[in-house]
Amino acid sequence: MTSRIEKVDVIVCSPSRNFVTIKVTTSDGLVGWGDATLNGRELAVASYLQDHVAPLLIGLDPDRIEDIWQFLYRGVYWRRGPVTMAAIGGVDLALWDVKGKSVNRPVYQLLGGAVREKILTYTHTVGWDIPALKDALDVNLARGFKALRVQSGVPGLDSVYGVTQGVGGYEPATRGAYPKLEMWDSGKYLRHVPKVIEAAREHVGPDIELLHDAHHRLTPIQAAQLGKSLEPFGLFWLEDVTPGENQEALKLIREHSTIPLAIGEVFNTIWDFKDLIINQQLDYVRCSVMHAGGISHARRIFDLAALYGIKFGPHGPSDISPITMSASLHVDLSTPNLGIQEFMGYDPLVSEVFHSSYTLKDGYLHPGDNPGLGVEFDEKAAAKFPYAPAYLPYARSLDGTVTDW
Ligand code: CS2
Ligand code: MG
Repeated sequence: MTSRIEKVDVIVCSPSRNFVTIKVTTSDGLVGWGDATLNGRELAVASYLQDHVAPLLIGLDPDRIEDIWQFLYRGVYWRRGPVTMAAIGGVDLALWDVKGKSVNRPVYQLLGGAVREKILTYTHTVGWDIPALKDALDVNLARGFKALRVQSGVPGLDSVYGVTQGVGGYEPATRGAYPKLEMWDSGKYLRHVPKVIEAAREHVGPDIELLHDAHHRLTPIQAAQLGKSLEPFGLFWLEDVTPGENQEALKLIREHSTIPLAIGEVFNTIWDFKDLIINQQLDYVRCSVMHAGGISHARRIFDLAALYGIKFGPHGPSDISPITMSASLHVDLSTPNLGIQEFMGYDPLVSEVFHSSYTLKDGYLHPGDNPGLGVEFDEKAAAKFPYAPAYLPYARSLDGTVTDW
């Protein structure tokens, strides 16, 4: 007898930071877990799922993942956007988890099997100043990473997004009901960052990959200047130099620099990437597998990119849960045009709630061979960590104007 979706639960918990988790229970007793976390807008996605999606799923055949995707995307008048696509992506992950469990195979096997043995991974390396950055580079090299994202403080600015002033990592969102204000100055940043990347390259030598993220803060010509100034240091990629909406900007940057460009962690459909891909204005597609509608949709974006020799590097910050991290790894392992996987890592509390089978060894990740996605969610543990409002900071320039994210 065909299995049916019997129950859909949406759980918001906060083991150090907020996560939105979907639980799909089927009539044959299988449980699939999906992640639908959207940093700072968690409750909007939870409501979209709870109020508008969960009731539609009851009674459907969980095996028909593609049909359910089409129903939730094409069958709905209001398409796209981060809230909708995170919700659809979360359902998609839960259904792939169910399917893997129903045939007792890891999801990467259902996607065609492994095309590589292991997944090249980069992690975040931050230092408020260059000596602190060098120490942080040493720590991550000792952990075995072969690729490192490098971010630092900027002289004259009191705080910089994603850079802690003490030791240790950072969490992109700060708890509290109101976003924290940071002051930003692109001129100071542009004058300083080449020195940072040069120092990092000198420190790690030629064989470690270095990456840098500009977090959408620059104008097109500033981004072109940055690309040009960083060219000598052989970056793996320069990420999100300009705001995502103005895709034309990347043409101008390309005219001035051969630096590899990564963009797209705020994009969520193939339509957002289409022109960039076919006009070859980017080198790495950067969406998260969940925010881009789940495995079913993200892999179509990656396949379109492959036609043009463009690779993908899935978003992997702490604000997507280990379920999305694992889903990315199943796609990474089975899709030829992988560039690199981001792995920011998690606060230790996260593993009290999410029990994951993926492994990290010598700078490479592997999803493991558990059936499904390989992440089990502990509802009892989650109940100890209720939702707490938390937001990314926002920035103003030194004269008080709100700046781009
Ligand atoms: C960053 C993220 O990982 C990245 O590349 O840009 O930290 C990003 O700022 C957060 O995911 C925002 O939610
Ligand atoms: Mg980024």
